[in-house]
Amino acid sequence: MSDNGTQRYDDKPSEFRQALLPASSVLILTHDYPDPDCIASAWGLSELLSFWGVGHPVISFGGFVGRAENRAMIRFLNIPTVPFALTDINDFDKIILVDCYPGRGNVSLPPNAPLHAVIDHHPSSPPPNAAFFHDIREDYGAAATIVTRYLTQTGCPISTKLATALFCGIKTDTSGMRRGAATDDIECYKRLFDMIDQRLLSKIENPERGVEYFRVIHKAAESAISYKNVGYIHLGTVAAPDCIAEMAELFHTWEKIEWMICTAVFKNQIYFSIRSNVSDTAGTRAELLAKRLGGNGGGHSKAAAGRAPIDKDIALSLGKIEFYIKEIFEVPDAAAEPLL
Ligand SMILES: [Mn+2]
Repeated sequence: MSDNGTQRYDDKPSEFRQALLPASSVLILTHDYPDPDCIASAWGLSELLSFWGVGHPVISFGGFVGRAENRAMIRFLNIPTVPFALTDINDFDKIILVDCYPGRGNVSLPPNAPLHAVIDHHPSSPPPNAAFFHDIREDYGAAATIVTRYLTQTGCPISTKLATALFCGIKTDTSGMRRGAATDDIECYKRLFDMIDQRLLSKIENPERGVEYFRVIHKAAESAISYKNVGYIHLGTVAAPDCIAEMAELFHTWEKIEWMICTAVFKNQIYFSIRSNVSDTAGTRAELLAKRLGGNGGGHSKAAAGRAPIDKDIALSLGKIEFYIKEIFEVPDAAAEPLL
């Protein structure tokens, strides 16, 4: 694999090693309600630390895994994870965040907890005097690409299952190379392709689905409306928040739609996901929408998300959200047209 354009990151694996070692116990924490990119990245880092002699690093996340594909990935690839609620941060001498950044509202690490490393590809600016190691590559489509680089640069063996996980991570975060893929994403994707278990990949991508999945699709189709080129879906109350991104992704393919915003209520908060195929401002618009609603949001150029507290009166909150969506996506006077 050539290192064209990646030289500025060449020293990162050894800096990471210096920041982490020696360690007898390491916690690798992803964002809540994890996706294939963060799970694969965490697993790759865990394998790298084991390769360097750290015994049994622990992969953990707040929330749970909702999407059938992601559950299948963890099950078929035997990825060891521990719910954050069952860990005690005092048991670890080093803590790593992957595919997320402290204080963003989507990671369960308490604000005062120690932190030793952050590996991420979401836009963020660590302070110049940050006490923790950080490798943040905003131009990368997936954190799994960064981790694949760490593994290849350090000579850490990549098993067939780990390759399959990393491939899934890069594929989903770039939506199959359609979204935000950098040269390095494409190179790692191609290299991993020759190392994966195709049969397992197919089982992960075509999992068995419970009735809830079809119920959510039904609800999404029923509630989908458009304001000109802006699609909006409210799913009501959901059992797992990762279906919000899933439906934003699916209904984003609605032929006349350039923006898709999907919202739902989960644990007394309003969650939203945004997809774009026209503009590179999904992240800034997510940040703005969340800010208007008193919450936290952000993300990439074409895929972003956020969450905000909900008013006691849900109808009032939903009214506000629709108002701000129309304002932020520049369709203030458009009338709602239902999909069905
Ligand atoms: Mn990611």
